Amino acid sequence: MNYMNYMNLQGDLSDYSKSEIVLVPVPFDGTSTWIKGADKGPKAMLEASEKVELYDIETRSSIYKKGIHTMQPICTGNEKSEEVADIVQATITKLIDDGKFPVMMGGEHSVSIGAFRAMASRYKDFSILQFDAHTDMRDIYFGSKYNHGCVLARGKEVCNHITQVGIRSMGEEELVNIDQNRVFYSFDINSGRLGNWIEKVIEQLTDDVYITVDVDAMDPAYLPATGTPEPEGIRYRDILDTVKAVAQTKHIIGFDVVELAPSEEFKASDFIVAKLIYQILSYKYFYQH
Ligand SMILES: [Mn+2]
Repeated sequence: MNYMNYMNLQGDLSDYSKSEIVLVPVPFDGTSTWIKGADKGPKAMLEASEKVELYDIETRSSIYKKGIHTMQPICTGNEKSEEVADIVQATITKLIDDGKFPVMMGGEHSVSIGAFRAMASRYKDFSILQFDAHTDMRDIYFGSKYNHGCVLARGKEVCNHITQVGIRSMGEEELVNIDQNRVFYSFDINSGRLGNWIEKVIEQLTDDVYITVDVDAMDPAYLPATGTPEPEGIRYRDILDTVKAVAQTKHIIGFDVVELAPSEEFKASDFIVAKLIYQILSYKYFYQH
């Protein structure tokens, strides 16, 4: 299966050796528990990206000039989630060692496990900033430690600073694994009772920050095409403003966007994710370099 290049960039603008940014499609949906289709996510993001403008209004920049290489899918989708974790870890580690900025396109959330491990192998004291409706802190779910409901429990094994934003659903057994001071519930954000919550998020993060965006963090009114939608989500702008603050004060070492389950009825969701990737990249490169 041949995937098109992000934004349909061609020539030097998408050549591996000349690109600072590398997109990694991981079309895997082995463990989703409700609406299937996250394995179709990367292809849908890439197809929608052709319609994203190359000029970013907010930063007045054209980050595509840094070069964005799009890899072909790194898995077939038939692997076990443990195997996908190994493939992702090896791929992301190589990208870091090649001096590239890795951006992973999922896939369901379990694909992030390999990225967390890769980051842990190269950055001593990194943080994970998670946008998600769900805490994903179950130690084991449906018999697997690599289920999408266990991603951040695996993250916790390799990272000491996890901050969770947009949360509004969890199991009682997850309470032992979460730190309430580091969970920013969506209903608290939306009610305004947290005040300047983004400042509080920034205070918790170390210098090197890996960002994992489960797109179900957003309200399903914005983004319905996802495997486990939940009411009372945060806004697209909440994610952007948080990432902007991170880009202004920290070093973003990579990010992923997961759990888009494309649907013909909700094409806007594909575009929102395609554009989110570009806006995060624009913030990173405009504010840090
Ligand atoms: Mn998740």
